[in-house]
Amino acid sequence: MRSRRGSVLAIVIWSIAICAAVAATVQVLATRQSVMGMESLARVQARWAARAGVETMIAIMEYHTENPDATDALALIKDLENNSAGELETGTYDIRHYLDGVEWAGPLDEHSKMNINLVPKALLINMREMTPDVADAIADWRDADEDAGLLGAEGEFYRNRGIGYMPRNANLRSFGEMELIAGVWPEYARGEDWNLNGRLDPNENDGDLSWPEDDGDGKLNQGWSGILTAASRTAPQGPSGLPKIALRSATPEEVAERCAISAAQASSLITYANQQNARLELLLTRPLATLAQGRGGQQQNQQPGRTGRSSGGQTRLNQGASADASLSMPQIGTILNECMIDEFTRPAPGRMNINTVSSEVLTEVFDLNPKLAESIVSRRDARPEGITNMSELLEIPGMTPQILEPIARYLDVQSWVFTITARGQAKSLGTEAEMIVTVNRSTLPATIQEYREP
Ligand SMILES: [Ca+2]
Ligand SMILES: [Ca+2]
Ligand SMILES: [Ca+2]
Ligand SMILES: [Ca+2]
Repeated sequence: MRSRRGSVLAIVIWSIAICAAVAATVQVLATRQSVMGMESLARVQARWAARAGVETMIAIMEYHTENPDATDALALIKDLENNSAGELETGTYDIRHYLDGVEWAGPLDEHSKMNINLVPKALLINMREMTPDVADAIADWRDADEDAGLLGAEGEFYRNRGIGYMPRNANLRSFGEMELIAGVWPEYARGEDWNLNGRLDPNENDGDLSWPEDDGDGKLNQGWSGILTAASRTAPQGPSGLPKIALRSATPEEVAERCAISAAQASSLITYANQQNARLELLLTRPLATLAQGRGGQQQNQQPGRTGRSSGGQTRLNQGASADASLSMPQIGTILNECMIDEFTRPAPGRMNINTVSSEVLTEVFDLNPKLAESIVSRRDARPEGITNMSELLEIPGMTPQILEPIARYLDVQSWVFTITARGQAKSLGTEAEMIVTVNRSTLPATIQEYREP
């Protein structure tokens, strides 16, 4: 009896021990699962917080497309900046970007960079670390033909080296595509911004502790990605919000009304626009009457300095022509804002916005005198409404129509495409999520050009 009772006791004790072990295991598993549940909940909260930031930015952009203010070139930029951080019940978001080595609140204006599909080889070569062979290879990648430049690379080059792709022979679709081009090293293209999110991430600021290599100086060196973009686009409308007037098919009356010029001036302008290779920026240095007569030629360039402005912002470019045909610089600025030569068919690579353009572009790509570049940046930053008319640039000491004319073809006073790098954070566990969204606000509703979640 005693030994039977003893073995029953042993069985009971064993059973209890096994039950306890099972219960403990279940508890550990349950805890682990609940932690995992909390973590994935926090990830979802962080992601939706980032998304809330993106949606806020898009709503602001659409509002400004619908309600344009031609007298304030910075209205949209300021509005985006002021709403770049926000709080939700379960998380917060924060939108920032880097430009010229400085961190800014709000989305990146893609029009602060030169469009890689617009920049000619002669300017591309000005960039640091750029060599003639790489500039030629970029030009060959972009141009439609298969004739390699002097040091360039067309299909044959890529085929002979067993590279599994060929040049696009058309516009680049993203900045990242640059790295497919012969001779373009990621180190030059990305600098320290290895994930190309326009933000300084911890691994990009810890020296050699982790990939990539960086100098750990607390500043983001963006390489070419800080100067070039493939995202900026043209839009059909001017700062007034109205569709730009296509001069080749316009009537003098509508041109005169929109640009506040005389009917005679409008007729001359239309006559000029109907010439082959007409470029509105030439109005900055050449009299309208001369251009309209098809004598736009080179005669002005041979006499630099003789076409300077007289006081009061008025030009007396064309002493010989009738007074009615001479345009003031503000009028020329309005024409550049509200008119174009041909009908708008589809978005093309965008110009840079003089209100946000990176000073690296001004000094490096345009090769402007650093003092003049500095004056442009400080002058525009000092104006609460920014630069709304290209003629305002001529008020800057050292800026002349002769300096402005060749660069004006790459410049504008408005922006359409922005990249929102939104970082969301969950309040519960501090989990972070990032979203990089490139938005074109020229249409309503705005369109997403690119979407990434690194
Ligand atoms: Ca080609
Ligand atoms: Ca980064
Ligand atoms: Ca590093
Ligand atoms: Ca650095």
